[in-house]
Amino acid sequence: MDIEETAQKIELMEVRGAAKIARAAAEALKNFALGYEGNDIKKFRDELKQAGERLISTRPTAVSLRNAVTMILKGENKGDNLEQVKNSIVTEAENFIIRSEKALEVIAEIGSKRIKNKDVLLTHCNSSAAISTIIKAHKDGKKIQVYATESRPKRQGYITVRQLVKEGVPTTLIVDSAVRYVMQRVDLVVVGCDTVASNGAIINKIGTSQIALCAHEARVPVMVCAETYKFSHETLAGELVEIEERDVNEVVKQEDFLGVRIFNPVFDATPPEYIDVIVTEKGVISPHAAYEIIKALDLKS
Ligand code: RI2
Repeated sequence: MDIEETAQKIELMEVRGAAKIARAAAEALKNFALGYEGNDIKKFRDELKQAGERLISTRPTAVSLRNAVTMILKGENKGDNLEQVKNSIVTEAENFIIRSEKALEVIAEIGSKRIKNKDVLLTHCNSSAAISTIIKAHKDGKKIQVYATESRPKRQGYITVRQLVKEGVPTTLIVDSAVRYVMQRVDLVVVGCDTVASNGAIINKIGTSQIALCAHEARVPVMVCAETYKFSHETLAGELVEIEERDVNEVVKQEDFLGVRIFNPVFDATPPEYIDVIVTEKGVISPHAAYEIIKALDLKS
């Protein structure tokens, strides 16, 4: 897929999930470099920059997307001529995709060790990092059960329950508002995330902070599964994570509710106090160690 097609699919959420949109952006940048027919290196760099900006503009909250583009665009300085620079972009894009896929495996390996036999889990939305972790625990022979929220308005929870049931994990679908009622049966909340801020707050699908609050009240630990490229360097410099607001028709058809204001924020921030651990491919960390991760990684754009 080219840049524009990829950007539109991400905007429409035909391609979705923080890791998947980052990999799709990587693939699009690789295709851009491979298909570039001009011979002016400056023009290539300018167009590459525009391509990166177009991809980043599609979904403002998930820093995975910005970080992927930033890492790949560093390739534009590796090489003296156009061919070398194009090859560097292709290599950086391929490296990012491999890194992302490998991180998922490692997170599943590490995170699943924190899931005990007979645990009852609760997950929200549809996170490949959280689901891989849950499936790994199941494959390791642990007899687990999962409650999965519907995740309004887009109902990504339907994807989750189908994936888990396909793998043989006993799974129960609940509406989002049933979380507090169900929490008394839950041993561990497992969620993914779109962005980790430098203070250890995590930004994930709307409703995550309510779930974490209920878990905190019920003394149920919350485990967040997040690749390190979801840590935000920008937050270190004081920037706030923009919370994406999507079309209100995702909630209800506006024409059926004439005169009613509808609000559709699709992410929220969960403070570090409500998170027990963040499982990254570098290991299990306290949310308060987010600063160290951001400092250790060169994610500056
Ligand atoms: P992985 C999703 O965003 C959800 O918020 C999910 O928890 C998060 O990305 C992380 O997903 P959306 O695209 O990267 O559904 O773990 O808005 O797959």
